[in-house]
Amino acid sequence: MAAGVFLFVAVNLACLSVSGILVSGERSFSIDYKNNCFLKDGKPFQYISGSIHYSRIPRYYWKDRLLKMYMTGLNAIQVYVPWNFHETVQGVQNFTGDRDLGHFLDLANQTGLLVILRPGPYICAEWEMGGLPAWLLQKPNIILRSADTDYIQAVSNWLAVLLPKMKPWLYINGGNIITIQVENEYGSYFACDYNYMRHLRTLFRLFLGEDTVLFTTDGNTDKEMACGTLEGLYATVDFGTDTNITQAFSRQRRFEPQGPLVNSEFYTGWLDHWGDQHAVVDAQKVSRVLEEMLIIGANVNMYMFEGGTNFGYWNGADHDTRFRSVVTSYDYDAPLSEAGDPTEKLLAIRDVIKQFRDIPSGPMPPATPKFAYGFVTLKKVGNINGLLNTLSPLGPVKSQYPLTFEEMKQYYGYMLYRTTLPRDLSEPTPLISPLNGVHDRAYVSVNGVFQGLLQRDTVLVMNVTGQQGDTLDILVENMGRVNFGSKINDYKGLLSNLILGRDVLSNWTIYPLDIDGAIAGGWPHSDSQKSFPVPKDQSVGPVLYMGTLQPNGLAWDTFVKLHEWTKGQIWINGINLGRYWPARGPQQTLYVPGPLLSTTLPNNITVLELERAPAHLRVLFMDRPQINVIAGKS
Ligand code: 6GJ
Repeated sequence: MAAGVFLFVAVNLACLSVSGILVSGERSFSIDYKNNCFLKDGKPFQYISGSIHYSRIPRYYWKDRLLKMYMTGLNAIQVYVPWNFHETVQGVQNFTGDRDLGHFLDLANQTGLLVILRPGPYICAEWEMGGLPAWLLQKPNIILRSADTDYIQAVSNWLAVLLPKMKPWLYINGGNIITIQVENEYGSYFACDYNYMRHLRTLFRLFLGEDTVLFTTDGNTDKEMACGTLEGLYATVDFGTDTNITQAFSRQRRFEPQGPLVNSEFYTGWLDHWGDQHAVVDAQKVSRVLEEMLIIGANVNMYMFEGGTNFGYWNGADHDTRFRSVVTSYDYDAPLSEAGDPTEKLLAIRDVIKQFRDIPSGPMPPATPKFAYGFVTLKKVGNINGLLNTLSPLGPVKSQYPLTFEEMKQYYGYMLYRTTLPRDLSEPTPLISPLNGVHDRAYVSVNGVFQGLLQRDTVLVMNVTGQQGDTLDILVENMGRVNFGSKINDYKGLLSNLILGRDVLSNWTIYPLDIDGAIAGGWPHSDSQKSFPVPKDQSVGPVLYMGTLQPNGLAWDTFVKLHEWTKGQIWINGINLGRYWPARGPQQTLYVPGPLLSTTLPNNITVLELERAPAHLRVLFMDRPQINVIAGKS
C-alpha cells in the first residue's frame, strides 16, 4: 500500500480504537473531530446505510422492506422527505396513510434502524420538481432555491411544520434520527446563494436545537463543494463505483480536515429515462468499492437500497441537451428490487458487511409472492374530448391566449385546450410551437379525430387539416417537472402561443381535467350507464378504456404489461399506477402491489391511451417485471 494511502488509512482508522466517555444513560450522537468519527452514546460509530423512499412504496410494504435492509446488516437508512408529497395544496399538509412519515420512522426504529433524514426542502431524487411543490410557480419568475422572498416564505412555513414534527424522533430525544441534511447538493445549482443556506441553517437550528448533527452533501468537486457547504453544517460528498475513493475523500478533507469520512450517496445503480437502455451497475464493483470505503472507516449510504415506484405523476425529469422524463419504475438496479425482492447484489453487499459488523442471525425474508393473473380485455369508454362533463366537472376557463397548468391551478396530469380552426385548411397546414412552448406533449384532434402530436424539444411542428369553425382540441400532458439543474422552474402546459399556418391561435376554452378524481370516485365502472356511446371507430388519440380483473382469492404482487399499446396512464381500483410507454421503453411492465387488489371484488382497471391502442385491447398480468426492453426489441 503506497505511503500516502497508508497514512490516509491510518489516520482514519484511528477512530475505531478510541473509546469515548459515556455519561451513563444519556443518549448522544455527535462528531469526534479529534478521532475522525461519529460518536453514538460516546462510542465510535460507523454507519452503513441504505436509501429508501417511503413515498415510492405502499405503506403496507414499509415493514417488509425495512426488515430486509436490517437483515442485510445495515444499521441505518437514509430518507428523503418530498415537500410536494405532503403539501400538494398550499397550506394543507398531509401526514396520513402513505404519507405517514412518523409511522415510517417508528417502523424503522422498531426494526433497529437509525435514520439519516434529508428534508431538503429540495431533494432532487428523480422526483417531480425535486420535491418542490409546483404551486411555488404561481409566482412568475420565482427564483427557486434562493433567498427569493416568496420562496423563503413558503420554505419557512413548511419547515415550521415539518421540523418540529421530527423533533421527537431525534436520537437525543429517544428516537432514531441521528443526522439531518440541509438542502441537497446545493453546490450543483447555479444560484450559489449563501443567504439562502444561512437561512436554512438558522431554521434547522431553531427547530432542532444545537445538538443535532446537520450536514450537507455535494458532488465531489471543489466547485460544487464551494457553493454547497456552509460553516456549522458538516460537509459530505457523494460518488459511485467509478470514482477513486482516495481522491473523493481527499476532496471532502479539503472542506472537513477533521471528522468522519462520509459518502452520502454511493450509487448502487442508476435511473432510467424513457428511451434509455435500462441502467445497471455491476454487483461485484459495488461490493468491492463498498469494502474499500468501510475498511478505511468511512460512513456509507448506498443510493438506492430500495428504489420503489414513481406512482401517479410523481416521476421527475432531466434537462441537459433536451427534456427527458424519468420512467415509472425506480428499480434503480438497487439491492432490493422495485417489488422489494432481495437480489444477488444484496447478498454480495451482505457478505461485505459481515466483515465489519455482526449481521442479524436468521434468514433473509424471501421475495413476496407474485401471481400471473393473465389477460384482461378492455373496452372503450370514450375519447377525452367527449367526456368533459365528467372529467372537468367545474367547467372550462376562457382565455384569449393559452394559460399554463400553474395559472389554471392544476399542477399534474392532463389539460385540454380547445379552440376553432380560423379558416378552411384543405391542405395539410403546419401547427407550430415557435417558442418550444409545449410542455411536454400535446395530442392534437380536429372534431374528435386525432391528427398527431407535438413534443417539447423534439417535435415542434405537425400538420392539421379541417374546415373553418371545426373544433381543435389539444390535450397537453405534464410528463414530470425537471428535478435537477437550472430548469427546475418547469412550467407546464401551452407556455406560448401556437401558430397554425399564418394564424396565431386564440380564444381558447381550457378544461382542467380531474381524471384521478373521477376514477377515485368509482367512474367509469360505477357509472349507471354501464355502457358508453362507442365513439366513432377511433382507436387512435386520447381514449379511455375500462376493464375488470376478476378476483381469484389472491392479492399477490403482479406486473401489468400493455403489449402493443403506445403510451398512457393506468389506474387499478382507483390508484394511479403511473405512466406506461412500451413504444419507447425500457419499461414494459408496471408494478402492481398486491395490497391494491381485492380478493373478493372485481378489480377495476382504467387506461388512458394517448396515441394508439392495439386491436386486441388486452393487458396482461404477469408474475415478473420487464423493465429492460427498448421499443421493438421485446
Ligand atoms: C444525486 O445528485 C441526487 O442528490 N443524484 C443524481 N443526480 C443527477 C446528476 C446528473 C448530472 S442521479 C441519482 C441521484 C439523486 O437524484 C439524488 O437525489
